[in-house]
Amino acid sequence: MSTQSLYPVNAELAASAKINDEQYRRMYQESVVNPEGFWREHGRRITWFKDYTKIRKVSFDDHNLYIKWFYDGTLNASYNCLDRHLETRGDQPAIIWEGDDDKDQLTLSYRQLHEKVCAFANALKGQGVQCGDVVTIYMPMVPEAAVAMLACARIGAIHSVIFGGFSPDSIASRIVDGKSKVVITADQGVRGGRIIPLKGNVDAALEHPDVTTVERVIVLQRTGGDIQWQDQRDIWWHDLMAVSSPYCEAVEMNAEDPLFILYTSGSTGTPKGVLHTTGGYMVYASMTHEYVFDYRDGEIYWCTADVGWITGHSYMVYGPLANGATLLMHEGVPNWPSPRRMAEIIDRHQVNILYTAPTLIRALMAEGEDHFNDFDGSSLRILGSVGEPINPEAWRWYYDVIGKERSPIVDTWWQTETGGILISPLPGVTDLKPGSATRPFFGVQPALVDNMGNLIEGAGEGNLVLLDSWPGQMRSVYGDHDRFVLTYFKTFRGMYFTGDGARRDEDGYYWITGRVDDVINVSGHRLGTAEIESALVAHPEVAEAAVVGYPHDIKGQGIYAYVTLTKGTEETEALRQALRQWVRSEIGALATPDLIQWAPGLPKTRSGKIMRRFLRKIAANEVGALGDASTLADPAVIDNLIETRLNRN
Ligand code: 6R9
Repeated sequence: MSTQSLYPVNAELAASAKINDEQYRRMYQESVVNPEGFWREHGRRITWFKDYTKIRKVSFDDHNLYIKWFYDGTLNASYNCLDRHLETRGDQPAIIWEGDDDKDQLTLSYRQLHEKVCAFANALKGQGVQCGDVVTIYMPMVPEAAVAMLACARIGAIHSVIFGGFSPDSIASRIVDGKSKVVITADQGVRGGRIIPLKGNVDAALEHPDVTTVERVIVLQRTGGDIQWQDQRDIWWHDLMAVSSPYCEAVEMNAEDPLFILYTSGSTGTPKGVLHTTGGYMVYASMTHEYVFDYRDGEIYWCTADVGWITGHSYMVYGPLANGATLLMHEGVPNWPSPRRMAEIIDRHQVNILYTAPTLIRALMAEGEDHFNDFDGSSLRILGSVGEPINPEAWRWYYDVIGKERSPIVDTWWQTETGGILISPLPGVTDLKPGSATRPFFGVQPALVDNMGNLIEGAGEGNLVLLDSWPGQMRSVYGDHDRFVLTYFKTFRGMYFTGDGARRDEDGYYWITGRVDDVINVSGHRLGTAEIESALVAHPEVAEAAVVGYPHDIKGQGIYAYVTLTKGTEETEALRQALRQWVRSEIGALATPDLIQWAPGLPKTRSGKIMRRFLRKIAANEVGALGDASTLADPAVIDNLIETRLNRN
């Protein structure tokens, strides 16, 4: 394997790319010097019912914070994704779907998708859903998930999509927070040959005493498997659709009206409902999709993210559909039933652009290159990566084996909160360095600050902040604006704090080093250590718990839990398994601890604060240089934890 560290931009691609080097420099300069003028022009890339005259109104002052874009314009997101394409590309495929079982194939043209969305929007109205209502969506990866989202957008309802891997408790807390009256789900999901009891999970969530708002559950029949049914509450998707008219006017929304909420984990408390609005989000999602992936008319674009994550919102639904793209949607997992599956899908559907996550690349890499011997891959033009830092070995493997040394990799750094990609190479512009997300997109002003908030100039390392707004930025935490201000704008006054650390090299390239807060990133999924800890201590036999991330070959980070049991409880393997199962059922499979170490005591300061620094080092098996332990109330605790540590590779 080569150790090349610079991959110059492909000259042939640069010649035909949507943005070349000269344009990038000029446009980037303009976007930060004259953001009003820049966005006045680029906001018009989408269709407005009433054109905007106001471009932006922004203050990052934590005492007087506001973020507004295009705020006197009106539009509809579903109109932008569907109606405006009907004349020119009504018969073009909008979604090509492949089921978990590759015998299941389906294509929906823009016209067909439009009809389904209109019919379902009418169905929602018939169920009493009104503009501004929150609708919860808990669906498998089927076209109907996109239909449900777009139908909400069409009538001005706010969707709240919950990833299908979350447990009934997690569903319940999100429903309570959003006060949803309607939940949309499927009887069962199918992933990697396994059945996921989606309706069963919703049933269990609705039994939670705090859930009092839900009047209707709309159920898509995916498998026809056995489910419980409540006549007063549950209704089949197909029964609603059978009597729904396929004509439905798209409601005129203000640019700053909410489009969706999406819950994400932070360093404290329960997951936050990240609120995105309509105008700026649509402009930003569509513009980044077009330029970062150099998307060209007629190309097949495959994003492997689940609709339950922000990538599934911005780069599976809103961005690509606003651009009239043909997207491939796969129901299952790209390395099931064999590691060849991803290659088969690419060749079968002649995929041109692939957007996936480092954890999948590492999983395929671990299976060996032989699986790719008969992979043609000649349709591929652009590769993308998202979710966590991609290690250079995985980057090169992706570039060599999947991209056949032809396709640039766009390593895209962004967050649920940012709505779209903020730092990324552009295919026709940026020389690539494996492991670096490289340079900012138009209008994005990243900076590094030390822990005191002082700006770091030139090459250096620090906390990654953003100095000014971009149109796709989140506007609030749903129902808790103070928490929005506190989480993102108080750490460093006047700046948006990302929670990530980064290094900037002498060429001005950014290298994201990972979270600097108590958030861990497991297979590209964000989890707050506090959430897992509170799940653990809710178990009757747990007295105290501390959770940290540790390096994991495939997942990027694994979950390492230190658990102190209540007095007299025996430390058994059976209890360890029971605790893993417990966390799984409290939060979801993705939060299951990989390693649980019994900890008779946790390292604390004299004021009782857990010293996570030590716990991270022990979990990473870096016990040689633990640093100063003099502030600990009881230094002996550390020796015990080192002795019984579990990750010794
Ligand atoms: C889009 C998404 C956000 C966090 C983010 C960072 C990490 C995402 C990355 C990356 C390095 C990349 N992250 N992309 N780190 N390089 N290309 O993943 O959103 O689920 O909210 O996670 O993921 O730590 O802060 P989200």
